[in-house]
Amino acid sequence: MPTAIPAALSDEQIAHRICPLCEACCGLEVRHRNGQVVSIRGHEQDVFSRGYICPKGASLKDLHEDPDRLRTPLIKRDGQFVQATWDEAFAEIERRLPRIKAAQGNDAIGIAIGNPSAHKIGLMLNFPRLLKALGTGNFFSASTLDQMPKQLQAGLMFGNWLSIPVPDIERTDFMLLIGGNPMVSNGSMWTGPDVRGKAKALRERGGKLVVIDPRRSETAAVANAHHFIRPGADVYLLLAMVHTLFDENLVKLGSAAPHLQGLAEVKAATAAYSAEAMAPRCGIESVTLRELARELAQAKRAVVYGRIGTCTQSFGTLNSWLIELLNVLTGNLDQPGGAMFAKSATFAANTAGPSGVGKGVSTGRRKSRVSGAPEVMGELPMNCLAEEIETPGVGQIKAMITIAANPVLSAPNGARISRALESLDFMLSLDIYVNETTRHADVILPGLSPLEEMHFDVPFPQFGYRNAVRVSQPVFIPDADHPHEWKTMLRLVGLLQGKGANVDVLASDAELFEGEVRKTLGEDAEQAIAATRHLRGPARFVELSLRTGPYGDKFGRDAEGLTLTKVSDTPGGIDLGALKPRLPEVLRTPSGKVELAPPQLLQDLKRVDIELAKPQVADGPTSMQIIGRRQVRSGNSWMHNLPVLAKGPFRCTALVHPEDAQRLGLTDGGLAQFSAQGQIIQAQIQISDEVMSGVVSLPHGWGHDLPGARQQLAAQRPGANLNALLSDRVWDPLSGNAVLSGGAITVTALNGSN
Ligand SMILES: Nc1nc2c(c(=O)[nH]1)N[C@H]1C(S)=C(S)[C@@H](COP(=O)(O)OP(=O)(O)OC[C@H]3O[C@@H](n4cnc5c(=O)[nH]c(N)nc54)[C@H](O)[C@@H]3O)O[C@H]1N2
Ligand SMILES: Nc1nc2c(c(=O)[nH]1)N[C@H]1C(S)=C(S)[C@@H](COP(=O)(O)OP(=O)(O)OC[C@H]3O[C@@H](n4cnc5c(=O)[nH]c(N)nc54)[C@H](O)[C@@H]3O)O[C@H]1N2
Ligand code: SF4
Ligand SMILES: [Mo]
Repeated sequence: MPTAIPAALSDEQIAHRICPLCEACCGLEVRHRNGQVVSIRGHEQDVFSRGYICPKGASLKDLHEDPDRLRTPLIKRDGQFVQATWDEAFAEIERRLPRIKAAQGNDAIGIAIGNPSAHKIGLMLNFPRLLKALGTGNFFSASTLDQMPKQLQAGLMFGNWLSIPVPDIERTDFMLLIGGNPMVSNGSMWTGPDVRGKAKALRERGGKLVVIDPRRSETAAVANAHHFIRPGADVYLLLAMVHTLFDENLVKLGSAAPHLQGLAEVKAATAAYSAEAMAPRCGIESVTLRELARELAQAKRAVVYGRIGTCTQSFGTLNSWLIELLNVLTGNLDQPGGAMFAKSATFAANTAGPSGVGKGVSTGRRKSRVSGAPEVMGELPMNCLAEEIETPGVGQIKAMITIAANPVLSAPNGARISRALESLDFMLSLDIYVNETTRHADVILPGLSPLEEMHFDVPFPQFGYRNAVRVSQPVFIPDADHPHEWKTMLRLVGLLQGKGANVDVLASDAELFEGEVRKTLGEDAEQAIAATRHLRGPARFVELSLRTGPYGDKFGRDAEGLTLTKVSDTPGGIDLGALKPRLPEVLRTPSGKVELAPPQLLQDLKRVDIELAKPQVADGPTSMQIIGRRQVRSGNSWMHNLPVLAKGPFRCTALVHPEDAQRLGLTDGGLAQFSAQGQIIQAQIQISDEVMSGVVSLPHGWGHDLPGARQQLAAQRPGANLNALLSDRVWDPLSGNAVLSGGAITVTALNGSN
């Protein structure tokens, strides 16, 4: 036993940083020595996450050390990637990319941006500049595989895409959670670490949690009640609940009443959807549907929260709207314990400009060339990416830029996306791995390890369960020749602006920043420019946004207010308190009201009627519906190469109900074949009554057996790609969001391969 602290331990240092791996944004304590991570744990003094951490947070050590993580740019020569210097990589881009734009027009370069970018301030803040420099209408993102319906609903009802109210879980008495599994996902469009602890506290104070999910998820397992629902059938459940509130005179609007518009239209539009009529469609009995509506209405403080399971359906936007209506009609919108709007210290459009009124949102200013899908937030559906590359004509995509995106695994029909990417004249990826998507690139520009970057969350404080502000500085200094991603982005912007491959990035940063500030701040601009001149890149944006934001020091006019230095000097962050009511100030609708009955949504009920007019299809003898299943040790498609997460039992298994297993001759641990859309995958069966009968649950983001990818550990147990079975021809027509839940598949036992 050592009696004294070994010398090696004495130079151990502690750094604090926010985890960039999911929306919970936990504060971490990183112990390190000589440039090596010693340990990572939750930061107890973090005002927001209070010490919580999940296994992924600790995997930042493995990510930092992963030998497969790219450290240099790669250029493809004769079909093989070779290491290159940054100058060589940019010279190659300059040689090949601008000429495509010059010859074939702006739309000839498409761009796709993925999930990790939302956690990377350097990518987030520079992306609009890159988009502008490209001038392309062919813009795709993971948003149309995820939350676009929620953003559209918020935009239509509250006037801004990100004005999304979140459950005030610490003060609620009743929470109805639909199509989310925060015990595993740690929450989404709702930034609240340790939902498990918060749900436990809810139950301990006598409150109730009810979960609606085709699987008895980890969240359902700790809830007071769980109801199975047929995948894709939430719209019927939600319509029935709204109908019941009107039918049984349970509507009470509370203090939001003066700020609402369209109640009569909602009542009329939902009058046909009684619980009795809807029950057979969603597989939940009408008495239960009515009881759920009553419970919600009668609870003193209640909230309905719907997440990805309700968005990735063809009625995604209707679902998101109906969920919000339930909050409104029970008097829980903008009330403590209900669905409340966070007030972010930075970067929120709903704290900027005149308050209480605004331009609102619109969609469809452009349509996609091949399918005619309307743009939403400037984006086209990810499901349209392949066809826009494949289909000849003016505006055809001939080159792609992907940024932190892996659509070959994360989007439906990845095989088609792969073929399309391979046919391009040029492809550039900003990514940290050679994976299923980036293997098609001609040039890859790597980002850094998260531990080498400063971190400040741009979107997530807008969905915080309480208000707080935190920043973290880099734990390690990157190699001198490896640029931060904001610099890579700016170099690319410069190149596309025709300034050449060797643009002075710092000068460009200052020029762009100052131009943008002059445009937005008008007469206050010069003071803001002068006061932030000592800063560069994302830090300068943060300083500006903080100081001019709702808690800011207004450049000295409010001495108590926030500055970047004040926040940096407080490693656990600054708590800004529990959420407070924000109506009507939060609104940015032209009417200055909450729009309860946007015409597009009322109109979309016609699609529900068309579905209802069809006879209900009985499941065929081998036909099942497939849904996804997030797991604690995964992060979409890209964390299967990290040893601490990959260890343990193989997790890419297909859950089937015992009755289905018996009917289809499936055995526990045996292999089965799943087919749909002309594609076939195989996966191991796990028999469990946690999934409802007629439904198969398989995790997404697997399928790491494609040639050319370089993730050695992930390739050892590649798993099956669920999205291979999903059609890229169906989406929610309002939001463009892909349908990822409930696709019909055929299941066949592979006998003898047990
Ligand atoms: N069936 C089904 N499919 C789904 C879902 C589902 O629930 N079911 N979920 C959907 C959802 S919610 C999402 S958000 C999408 C995600 O879809 P994507 O965003 O396309 O996929 P990810 O798997 O998150 O891949 C992220 C990519 O970013 C790279 N990366 C990681 N860190 C960095 C970095 O710091 N810099 C750079 N430049 N690159 C980095 C990774 O190597 C990887 O290539 O998947 C969707 N797909
Ligand atoms: N560990 C881990 N954490 C993650 C991620 C990850 O991949 N791994 N991904 C991150 C990302 S990008 C996101 S967007 C969030 C998502 O966070 P969540 O929205 O919480 O996502 P899931 O955990 O997929 O939960 C979705 C639930 O919906 C259910 N479901 C499927 N179809 C239907 C349906 O038709 N109706 C209903 N009512 N339910 C349905 C599924 O069974 C599942 O339990 O998670 C984030 N956090
Ligand atoms: S829940 Fe896990 S992955 Fe998400 S931020 Fe916290 S530690 Fe990171
Ligand atoms: Mo997501």
